[in-house]
Amino acid sequence: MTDLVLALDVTDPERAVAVATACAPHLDAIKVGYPLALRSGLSIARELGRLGLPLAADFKVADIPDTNRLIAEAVFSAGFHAVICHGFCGEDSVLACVETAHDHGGMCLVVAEMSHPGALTFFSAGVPERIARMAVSLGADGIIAPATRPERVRALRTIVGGRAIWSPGVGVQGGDPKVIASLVDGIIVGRQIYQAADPAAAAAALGPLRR
Ligand code: NUP
Repeated sequence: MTDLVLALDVTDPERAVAVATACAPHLDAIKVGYPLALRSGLSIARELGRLGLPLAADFKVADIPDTNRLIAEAVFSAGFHAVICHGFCGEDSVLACVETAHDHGGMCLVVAEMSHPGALTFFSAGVPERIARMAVSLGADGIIAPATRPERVRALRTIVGGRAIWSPGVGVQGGDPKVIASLVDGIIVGRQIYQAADPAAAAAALGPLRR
């Protein structure tokens, strides 16, 4: 089963809810990041929650453990089901997010390697592998790995085994959804869906990849 996760980076909250509502029948989860949450507030989780889909907060949490815990508490109290954190802050910072997620019956995904070209400045030379190993050892539920580099997803899969891999970078960033869908548990797709003339049709068109 490869989930289709909508990256809802639509900055007008009303339009965001409208796009999510139209696309919902074709989705397995919705990911909210800073572009929407900074405009709408975390209360957007309650509105989107009516759609009955899992909601992930992509705040790439990257702070000291105590602050990470406070951020994750806010995320789960608002009604999100998953939080995405960065791994490079180290074990204690990631563990704060993992523990808080699990206290709430939620999930924590750790960014192992990012999808954009500049990511390779620091997400290289074995660093993603180390982050992935740490995520596994801390009991995280999965990692984020780049759809733009399928060979890297394959390498990271050997480390995380059956834990989830969600993969952004499909479509506008150049990743081929057909190639990546067979390697991961969830493809994250934003602009290819929400910038389409008919977002619901664009989401439906990815349906054959949901297995
Ligand atoms: O490495 C990453 N790349 C990435 O694009 C990690 C992410 N979380 N994302 C997010 O995925 C990005 O912030 C956006 O919300 C989504 C991809 O959107 P799009 O390129 O499909 O529009």
